[in-house]
Amino acid sequence: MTIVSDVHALLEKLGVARDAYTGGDLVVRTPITGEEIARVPTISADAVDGVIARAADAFVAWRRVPAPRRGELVRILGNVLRDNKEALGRLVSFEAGKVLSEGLGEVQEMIDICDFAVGLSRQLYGLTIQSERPEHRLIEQWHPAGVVGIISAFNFPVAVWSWNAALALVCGDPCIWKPSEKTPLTALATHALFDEAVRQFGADAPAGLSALIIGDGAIGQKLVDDKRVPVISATGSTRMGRIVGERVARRFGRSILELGGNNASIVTPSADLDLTLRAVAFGAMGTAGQRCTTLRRLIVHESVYDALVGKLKQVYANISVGCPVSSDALVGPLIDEAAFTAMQDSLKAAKAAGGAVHGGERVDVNGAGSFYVRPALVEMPAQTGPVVEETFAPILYVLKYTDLDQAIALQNDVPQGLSSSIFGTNLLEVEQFLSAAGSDCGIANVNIGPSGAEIGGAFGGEKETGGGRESGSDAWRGYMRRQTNTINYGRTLPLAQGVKFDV
Ligand code: UN1
Repeated sequence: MTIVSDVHALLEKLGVARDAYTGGDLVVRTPITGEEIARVPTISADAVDGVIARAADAFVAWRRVPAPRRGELVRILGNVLRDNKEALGRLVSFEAGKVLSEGLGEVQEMIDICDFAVGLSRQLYGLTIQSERPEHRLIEQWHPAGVVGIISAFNFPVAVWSWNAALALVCGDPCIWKPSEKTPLTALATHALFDEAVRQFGADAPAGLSALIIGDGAIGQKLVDDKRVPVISATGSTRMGRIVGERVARRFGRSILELGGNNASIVTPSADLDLTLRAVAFGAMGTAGQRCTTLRRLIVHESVYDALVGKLKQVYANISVGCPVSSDALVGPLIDEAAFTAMQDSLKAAKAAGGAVHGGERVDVNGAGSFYVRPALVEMPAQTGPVVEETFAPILYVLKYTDLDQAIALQNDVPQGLSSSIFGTNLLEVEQFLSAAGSDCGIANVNIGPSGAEIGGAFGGEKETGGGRESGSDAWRGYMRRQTNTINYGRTLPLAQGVKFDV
């Protein structure tokens, strides 16, 4: 395989200048083989100041461009992404190790959010509210918030940027993007496509409307601490989110946090087990268990436990693990050695807590520099030890339950609150799961797994997942500031609450 030349050809095709990926100080490796594929120049923490200053200037111009015209830029971006879906999708596979259909799916997610944002650009609705005073009117309107900082993770190296940037741009906000240091190439390519969209759009787009800063945590910290960046959207670990959230709060900025998940599915006695089996397989093993929405805990009713878990063991033993670009394997590599070590540590801890581990061993696909594993199915006697933590690897813990109240309590009894699902055809059980006394997560699905959300819904979760919402529904409000206006169109001055103040 000639990964380096393939990657460089893709970067060139996507419009990335050669000196942006050669001769720099950040070594980029593909998880497919572990080999070096690029060296990317990074930005110094001092230089971030100038980037923020340019974005702040861009804001002054961009907020005055009518929102539907701002939407036009995002419409063009969506089209540029359509034209380059294959190349960018392949690059995602090379850099993040996703199987090709998932690499392409990620770019489709970008296209979808662009379409969604274009529609929004003619909406961004406010309210009219009845006033208690005669000849008065109350309204609520939404204005651009300002520069948005976007911090993204390796596992969705480009889609997460687009959820944030597409909305921020139509809302009137410039963006500064700090991608994961593990995936700078897809960020460079995405940004080159953005630059192409700007070229087609014309002069209304100010310089500095979107910036990419590649480097370590120190540059992220500059962004996080800067008052000129009123909104920080961060996707990644709870550890990172806690630092970001606290620092942003200290300066009264707004953070949109999308952090760890420890997502469960409950399989009830009335579940269609064939459908459940397929959903569990994708949810737990897709993306090699490296989605924040990955299914990590399966809570199965005792009456269907043996039937389902017996079949699952077969699926786990036979799932194809292999090269994500040169085979049709469904499970590609882990991102790096640290991910492999974390997985093995969790499996050891699970065994120590009485778990029966099936799978989880390393599979030699492309030599010693890459880390492929057989996904692990772990039958646990109780929800203890590593089960309550998020290990970013394909480990599915299986627990048995007797009654639904107990299953829901188990599902909720972890620090994270991103996604969840129930399998069953009994309406009463399904509705209980969706009720106020049911799942405590930001996402609760029925007869599908917890992952693979469409962009139309608000995406995010509660508790240590951080509480933020990105993507669809009214998540756009996170990128705008709300203003309440009281307008007196009469010639008297009645005060609210009947207060008298006659001078
Ligand atoms: C993530 O893993 O950070 O719902 C995002 C999903 C995808 C997004 C995952 N649409 O699984």
